[in-house]
Amino acid sequence: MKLKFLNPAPLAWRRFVTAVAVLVCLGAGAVQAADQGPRRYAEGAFDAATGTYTVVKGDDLIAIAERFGVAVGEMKEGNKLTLDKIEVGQKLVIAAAGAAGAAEGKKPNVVFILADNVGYGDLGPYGGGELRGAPTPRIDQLAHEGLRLTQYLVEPGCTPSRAALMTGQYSIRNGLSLIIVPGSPSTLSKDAVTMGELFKGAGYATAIFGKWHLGIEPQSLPTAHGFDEFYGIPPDISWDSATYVDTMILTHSMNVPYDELLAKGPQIVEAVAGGPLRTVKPYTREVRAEIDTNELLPKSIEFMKRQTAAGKPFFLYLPFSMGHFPNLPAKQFAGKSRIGQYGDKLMEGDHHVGQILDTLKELGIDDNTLVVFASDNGPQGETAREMGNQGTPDMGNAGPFRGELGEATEGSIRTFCFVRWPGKVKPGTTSYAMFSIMDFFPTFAHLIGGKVPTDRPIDGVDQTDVLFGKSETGNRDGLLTFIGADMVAAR
Ligand SMILES: [Ca+2]
Repeated sequence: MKLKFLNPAPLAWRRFVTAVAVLVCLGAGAVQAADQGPRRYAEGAFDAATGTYTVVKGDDLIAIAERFGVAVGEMKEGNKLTLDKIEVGQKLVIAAAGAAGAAEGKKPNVVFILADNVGYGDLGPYGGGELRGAPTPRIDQLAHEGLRLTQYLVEPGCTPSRAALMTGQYSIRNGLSLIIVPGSPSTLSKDAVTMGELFKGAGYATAIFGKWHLGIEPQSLPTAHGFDEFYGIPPDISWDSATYVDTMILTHSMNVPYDELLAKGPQIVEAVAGGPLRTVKPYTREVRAEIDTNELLPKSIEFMKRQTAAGKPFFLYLPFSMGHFPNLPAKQFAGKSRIGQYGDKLMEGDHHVGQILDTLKELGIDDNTLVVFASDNGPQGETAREMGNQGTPDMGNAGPFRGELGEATEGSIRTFCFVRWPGKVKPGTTSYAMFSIMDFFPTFAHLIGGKVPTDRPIDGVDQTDVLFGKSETGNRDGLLTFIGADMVAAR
């Protein structure tokens, strides 16, 4: 965000702002935040429609800047931004791109991009990327601009990890510690409180585009749990369901015409809050290959633009397909990597992460948006080895760790995670703090003023201090791992 004057500013003030800007641009040392004197601003002097703040008597511009999350920059000790430098009645344009950013100064947008079965060693900032044969320049950039967690811990499978993320609880508390498959009795309870409900309760617009995997029963849908809109694959199955019809044809398991098979097979679906699940089209291999690039990403960008224009803080949950077999790449990414389709899909996902970051910049909401990019669990094992092309395995890499998803091994439950929030999360930093996927729930609640349920145990802990570089070790001192009903590991 930028502060600029709508009306001609007094010369002294303009010189001062220029000096501050130069100091900031030069990364001047020996500066510190001015905190002398009272920090005041007038509630009500901000006009959200125009994005302007009218200066009133007694204002302190530092306080105004903090109020609206504007980066004024640090100043030399002794310099105070006070009313003697500006005129009462002067209008300040708070946001670079209109009113939206400023209006949401207190409520950051949150974008959570969740990869699937991508391992600790797959991406550039963890020793993969270019060295692995699949360059990830945009994700490398993300690491330069944010925080890289090196002890980020998950549950050992898609459904369990996503249940933990959404509820802030061990998945077993919601009966979801095994991967859901169609027909299994496991499904998210209507009594569960999810991250969708957390954000909705704090006044956010909410959306999920991609894979839910917490159940298809009406009470289990994301749109029954705080999400305004949902578009994606069947909410009780995973990315590989695109191959189900092909398998039925191969095995002659249903002797019906192809069109009928398609109609019986998995379907792309959509829903809005409170409404029914609607069928969009059959979920085929062709749809699988293009869904991230042609559907989930454009829908995500459109959602962010729409909410920004409406001046509404938003929570975007984008659990896209990067990493999960079969890693069928979109056309423009086929053959891009040196390691077959798994690498192609990493590069496709890298591009999508970049597109999300570009959109935030374009909308002028970069400084007011917290972005998390993480995996749900470690890499798929040998069953996916033969599904790649050119003889290369269609599966991730756990880096220095042993194991694959479904196990209680480090390679299964430890993977990558980046957090980026310009001005709040220090760029180019790394934290070794023990950080569970469950911790995002209470951490987000803290950051957005959301309500954590008090009628049930919450296993996540508030890790705001880790994100802001104020704590080396964080608030977590242990973690349990369950597989099904069994507790199989503790750290
Ligand atoms: Ca997974």
